[in-house]
Amino acid sequence: DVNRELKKRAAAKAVELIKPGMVVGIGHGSTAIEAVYCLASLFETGKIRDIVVVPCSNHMVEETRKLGIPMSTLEEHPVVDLTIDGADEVDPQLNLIKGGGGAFLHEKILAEASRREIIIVDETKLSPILGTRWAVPVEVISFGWRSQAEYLQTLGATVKLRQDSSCNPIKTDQGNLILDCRFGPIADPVRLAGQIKGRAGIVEHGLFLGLASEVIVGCRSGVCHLKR
Ligand code: DER
Repeated sequence: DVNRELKKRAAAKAVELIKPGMVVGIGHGSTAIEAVYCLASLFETGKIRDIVVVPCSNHMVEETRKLGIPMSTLEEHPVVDLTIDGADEVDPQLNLIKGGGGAFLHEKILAEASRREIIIVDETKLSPILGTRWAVPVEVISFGWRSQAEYLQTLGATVKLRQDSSCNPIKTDQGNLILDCRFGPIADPVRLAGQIKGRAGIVEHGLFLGLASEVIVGCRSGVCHLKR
């Protein structure tokens, strides 16, 4: 479909930034996986070698293992040269909402451990103000999660516990719960991020502020490379 084509376009451009000897972080989601497919074919044809990939989620570890790309972990490589990841919403300052795939705690840890954080998106993710399009996911421990939901509502959100198709709560790789918080357009994301993180029991949120070094956008007209 058109969207997949735009994701592949952005992914191929991002993979061009990978140089031999690099430790490459890989985020989670349907766009990040396109970068893994692209990397795998370059690896097979010998166009790229001497790299090792650090996936951020159990799911992406499995996908990367299937494709036979050398893998490692943050424990072995606490500093990563370049990470490629997706996003759900991107504003003009390259601030992001991430977490549609539920792996944003690990993704943010990986992003903060990376020298360069390359975000790849199709053009549908661009937004004038964060929150216009997506709810902000918040990871909470299960103890007292309803108290967190009440608190997040006082911050102005409509809060929904993320469930699977049979209405069981989704558990993250860490075994925590996710509350999707729809704030609408967020005038001051930095202030909101501080309010969310200031609460015991709230582990992390999907506002990635000042973390993306660059955003590569697959558009119908081609590819745009946005830099901070
Ligand atoms: O969960 C995540 O943070 C993903 O990166 C998500 O934000 C983007 O997923 P997509 O590439 O499948 O749209």
